[in-house]
Amino acid sequence: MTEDRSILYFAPSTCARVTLTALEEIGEPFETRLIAFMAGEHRKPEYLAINPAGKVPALQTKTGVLTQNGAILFYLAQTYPEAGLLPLSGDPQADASVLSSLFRMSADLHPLVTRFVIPGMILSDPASSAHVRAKAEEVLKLQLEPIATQLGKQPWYLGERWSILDAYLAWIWFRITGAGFDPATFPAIADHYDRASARPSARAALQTEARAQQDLTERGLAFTPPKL
Ligand SMILES: N[C@@H](CCC(=O)N[C@@H](CS)C(=O)NCC(=O)O)C(=O)O
Repeated sequence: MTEDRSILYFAPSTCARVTLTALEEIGEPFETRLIAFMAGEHRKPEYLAINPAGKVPALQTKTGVLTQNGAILFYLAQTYPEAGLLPLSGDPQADASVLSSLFRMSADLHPLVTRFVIPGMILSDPASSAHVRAKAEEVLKLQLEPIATQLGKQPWYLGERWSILDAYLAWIWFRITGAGFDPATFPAIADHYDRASARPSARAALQTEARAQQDLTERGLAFTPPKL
């Protein structure tokens, strides 16, 4: 690691995009390490020493390794308050409310994304996995409905100002619509996705991912959904 530079362990199209976008938004130099799922790199001892859960993202900072998007984003928001990733104020009630929104993304919505996009990770036989996906779609609609209503009244998830929660929601939308969720179901979220994706930080993150994807393709390791 170049002294003082953080290292992000990531893979293209994954939820590591949210942390990648946060790092781009901060604007400090950082390094990336591509984890090739198809080569099983996330299960190898070298990576398990960084994240024993074998998942991306992981962020190596000057002071240690952090895993879990929510924790990494909370750390980055506190360390670089000028980047405006999260509106943390030091008030326990207000900050817990911001964390609640973060958990809504990582603990409520992300598991539904997995069930909708890769239902075979939950139940592998085709009939059961179709049921998992159908149920996930139903619950996703239920969970996204209030967010769509909110975005009909305000430009960003938390109100008038962009936050990293908007990048999180955009990633969720990218994953589910990329797997067949009809974007016309929630036009306000589709519109939010377009605006969130147009930010320079989001575009820079996508460029990094595109280079990584190219690298994987050249090595014959382009990602296909994991099976249990
Ligand atoms: N709760 C974790 C979820 C991380 C996660 O599930 N990452 C996925 C990519 S989106 C992954 O690395 N999957 C590989 C695997 O589970 O084998 C977080 O928010 O960081």
